Amino acid sequence: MYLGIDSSTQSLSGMVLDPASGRIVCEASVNFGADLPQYGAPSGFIPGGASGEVHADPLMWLEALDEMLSRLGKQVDLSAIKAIGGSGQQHGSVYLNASFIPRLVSLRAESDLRSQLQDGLSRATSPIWMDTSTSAQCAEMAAAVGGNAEVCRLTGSIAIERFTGSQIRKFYQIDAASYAQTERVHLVSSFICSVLAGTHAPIDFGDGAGMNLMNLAERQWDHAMLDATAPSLGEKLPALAQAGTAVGRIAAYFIERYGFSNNCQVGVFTGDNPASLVGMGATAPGQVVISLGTSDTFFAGMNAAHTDPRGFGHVFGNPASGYMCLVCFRNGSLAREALRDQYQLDWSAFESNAMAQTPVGNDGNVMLPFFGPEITPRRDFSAPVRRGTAEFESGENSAAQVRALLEGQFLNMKRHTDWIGIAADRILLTGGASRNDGIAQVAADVFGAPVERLAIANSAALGAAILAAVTDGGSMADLQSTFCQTSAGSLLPPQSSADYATTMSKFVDLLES
Ligand code: ADP
Ligand code: XUL
Repeated sequence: MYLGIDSSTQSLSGMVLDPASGRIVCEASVNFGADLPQYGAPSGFIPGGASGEVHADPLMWLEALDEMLSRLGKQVDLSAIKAIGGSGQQHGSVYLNASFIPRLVSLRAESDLRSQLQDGLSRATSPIWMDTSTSAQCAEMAAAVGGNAEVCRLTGSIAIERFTGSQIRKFYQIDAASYAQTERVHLVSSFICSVLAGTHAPIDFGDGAGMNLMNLAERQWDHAMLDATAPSLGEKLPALAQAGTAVGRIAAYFIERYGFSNNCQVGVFTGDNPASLVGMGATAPGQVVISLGTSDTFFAGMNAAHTDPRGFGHVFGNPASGYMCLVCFRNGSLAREALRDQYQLDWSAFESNAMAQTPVGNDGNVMLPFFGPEITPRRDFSAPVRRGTAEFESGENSAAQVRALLEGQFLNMKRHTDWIGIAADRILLTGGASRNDGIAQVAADVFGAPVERLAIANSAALGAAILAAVTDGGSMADLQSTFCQTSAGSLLPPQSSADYATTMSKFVDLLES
């Protein structure tokens, strides 16, 4: 059996799979807000950060790891786990001092991870992907290497606030003494992996590309970017490696405390989006995944790296081989929820009512569907912008408002993913909102491609478990054909009336006006 661990924004979960029987054996999840309320992080991060700062407590992740393993151990004999793989929310970083490794190698099974490792941190909190506080550092880094086009050519993305490089630079600028005390900077993924393996684990090419520090073509740290970020940074970063290659055997703490076998291997972890690409069975180019979660993301495998000329999209390493692209939209479920609440609707209005009452194209009424600042495109919206009939522009007719919001979200997504050059013949939909047939139908209509959903909801943890099996010699393609099945009856073809050419040009006019 193989264990996949996903340390994500709101929860840390584990999934055990058995390739021989083709079964998911069990799952366990620890929700930071509900299960660990003592950290004061109801959505997994510390609320109220100043000037766009969003941090989380890495000790909360350690406590969640202990708790998740103890829950899993009640459902399955953990000595049967042959390898562990994993994923983490991307971009977030953990800062460790020189005492971390001595503490890690002398962990006692009678005590917990949190209390034994807490003094090994050189920074009490971890900036995460929702942080937008580093615009100045991004500008400085871009200027140092000759501009954002060069940052993008080197690393696959222009300098981005949530990416780890600018966050490290900010830490160095505001607290140089603690930066100097930092022996290693890890990502969330490589931090959890290090704890399990009892040694500093590498960062993989998927998550590593979300730092603005890795040279995408060479798959090594880029010296110009390191120099533009902070002094001696090269000495403070882990090695880079392919996800799913072996780091080593599991640390004694986990053998003694949870009953893992001393032969259990730990593989190199990756980011949650690259892991999701594996778990959706979409690592081979030709399929695209749209994840409708807190934010919406669009990702797909690519053969060769080419970057977004508009600077919004990203190119990462693909855990299978080659590259993947990712475009992230901040106004995802939160915008759908805002409109739902504003009109006092429920999800069934999105599912069927609004769909039945309005035609494809919404009689020419279009909306820029942003309730707050957006990152794709990067604009400081505070409310949706409407164009159409006087009735529509004044906000009347909730059915037309719902359709306009959904069409606007997918038109914006289609517009900002055109650089990838993939005409998807099938779209795989995942995330909390993907179960909503109305939302799924609008995605199929706007993209002009059938939409399907997978039987297993937690695609990042599934991808992590598949990577665990790959670490033990399994074939990724065989594992994907066993576990990444679409759920029966989930296919929605585009409606015959769907033609969005005119609506797209109206939308683009409004976006650029
Ligand atoms: P994340 O992984 O980012 O925490 P999820 O993929 O779990 O997020 O998605 C959570 C979101 O799914 C919620 O914020 C909610 O808005 C949305 N959601 C849940 N059920 C439905 C539904 N039936 N229709 C539309 N959206 C839904
Ligand atoms: C991707 C991104 C998020 C995080 C959290 O660039 O910032 O999707 O990975 O899930």
